[in-house]
Amino acid sequence: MKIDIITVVPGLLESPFSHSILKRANDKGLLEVNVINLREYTSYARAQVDDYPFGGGAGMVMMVEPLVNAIESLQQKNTYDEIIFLTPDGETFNQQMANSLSLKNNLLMICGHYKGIDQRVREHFVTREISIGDYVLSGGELAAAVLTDAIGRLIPGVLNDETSALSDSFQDNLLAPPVYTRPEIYRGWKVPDVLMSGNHKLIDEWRHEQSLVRTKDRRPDLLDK
Ligand code: 6GU
Repeated sequence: MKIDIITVVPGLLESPFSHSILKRANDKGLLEVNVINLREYTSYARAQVDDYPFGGGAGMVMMVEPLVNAIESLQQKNTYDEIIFLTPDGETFNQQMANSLSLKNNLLMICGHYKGIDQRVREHFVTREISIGDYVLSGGELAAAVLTDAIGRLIPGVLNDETSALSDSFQDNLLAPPVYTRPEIYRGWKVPDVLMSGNHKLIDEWRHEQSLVRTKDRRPDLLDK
């Protein structure tokens, strides 16, 4: 999979994909992330990419021309399955969306800044608008990093047995159960006996029960789904 990300702050996306599982995905040739600096696509003086909103009001709006230049130039080389605009008024991202996006080949993400982007870009180029939750970030970059991480780890071949996505919270609308590792007793705090029993049927039952308890306690809304 290839994920291209258009931004006015490329520095914000320098490191998130160079560590841990996404780095491994890249090393294995399964995920390529390219960060594109929007300022390289503007023909306005001083690399301007934003301007005052028509009709007045606070804040700046990202201009249509640099964005269209960047998108169309990238489209010369790639066919995108989705062009995603990261925006707080988009559809709220969830695990199901991550699952389906992880099966695509090429994604283009556009990070909004200031008061957003000229509506004409949204109407004529963007195919999906996605938010990562009900709070406001200063730009779409961290949201793009969140999507890339959630999607990238699901690409077939990225995770191995130990890191399998099957037992993740949310994968079956249940939160994950508690986990423990060595030592068995620390300051008198003991690991639940069942986990030391070697009985895998009992362990699976215990984990499922704990998942249900946690979900009922913390996210009862998930059980209604
Ligand atoms: Cl995608 N962008 C911004 N600026 N704020 C957000 C968001 C996105 N998702 C939640 N808050």
